[in-house]
Amino acid sequence: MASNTTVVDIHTHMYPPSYVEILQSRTAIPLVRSFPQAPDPRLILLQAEAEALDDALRDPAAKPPGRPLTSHYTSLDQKIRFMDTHRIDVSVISLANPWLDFLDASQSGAFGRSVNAEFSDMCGRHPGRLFFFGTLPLTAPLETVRGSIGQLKHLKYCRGVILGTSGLGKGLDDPDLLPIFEAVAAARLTVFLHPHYGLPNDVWGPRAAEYGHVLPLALGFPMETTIAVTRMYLAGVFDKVRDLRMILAHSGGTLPFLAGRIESCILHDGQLVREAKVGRGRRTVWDVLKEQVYLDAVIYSDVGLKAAIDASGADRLMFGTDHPFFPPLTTDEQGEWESVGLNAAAVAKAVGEGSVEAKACMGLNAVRILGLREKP
Ligand code: 5CU
Repeated sequence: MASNTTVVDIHTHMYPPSYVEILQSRTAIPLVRSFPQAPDPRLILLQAEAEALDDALRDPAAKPPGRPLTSHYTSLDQKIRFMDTHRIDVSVISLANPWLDFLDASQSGAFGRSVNAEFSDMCGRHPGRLFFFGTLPLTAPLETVRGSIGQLKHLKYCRGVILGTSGLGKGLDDPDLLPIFEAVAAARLTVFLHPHYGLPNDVWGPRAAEYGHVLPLALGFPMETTIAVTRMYLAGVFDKVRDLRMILAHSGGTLPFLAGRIESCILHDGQLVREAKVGRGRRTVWDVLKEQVYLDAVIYSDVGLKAAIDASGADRLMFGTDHPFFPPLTTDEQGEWESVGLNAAAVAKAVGEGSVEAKACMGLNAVRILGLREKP
């Protein structure tokens, strides 16, 4: 990556040891489990991995499910080493999926507080190099969630909250989420919207197990994000909470590519027209993409990236790596990761290596949008 440019990675995750302990205590997905057929414990996160988990529990010769839980997921030293290897100046770290979504209300509030404090401490050990997106205990009562937003607002390295698409269990168009969006926006915290749930397993067909993780990750994740944001748009969430700012993972899923079709379907929908939901002064999906949405650049190709830039603007795009996911499989994990190089090369190809736009996408946008130069 270019060495004369400030590089900021806004899409980079960790599972601190306290979170891994919870995963190790579980028997249902998400969980961490060791298998005789694998050297590292396995991190099993996705419902799409359920069949592989069952197979491995039944048959010790079966392929181990999930992914190896290496120190890249859990170690702060490893995160810094990864940043140094890839010449990343600043990282905005976040808890990886599925966050606190699976914890019951009696656990999520207290654990949320402690994991947010843990992220804050990690940033404090590398001032100026690390910031973080906090995590909300969405299974807890509203007052606990509000308390958590209050905590995050005062943590000096916190720049937002990472959020999945399930919200309180009914998705992000749920009216009961509005007070939370309002509180997040009032605290000037940016939402980093990230997928986890994908699409129902039967969409992938009876041969899904032959295709590894490709279908749920390459297609399920982006469609999930696209559906979540479209539902928010249709429910008027962006109009109701005008100060809400959202970074969409994976360059918005397929939203930049499909925004025109979504718009056309809205304009031609008899029900919406009859109910006067389509009329003068309506802010279109395009408007929301340019006014309230930011996109990461985790799309691995200039083709997708150009759609993201056309939709939201090169001034709203921010580089990311998705570390520790997508490690190299055939080369040393301590070396350069192809997945990181692909995202950096996509930026250079889309806007021109060394251009003003490239510098903006690689880091300066994140510095401006997330206030990373402000004295911590
Ligand atoms: O490989 C995966 O499953 C994932 C995941 O779960 N979350 C993520 O951010 N990237 C890849």
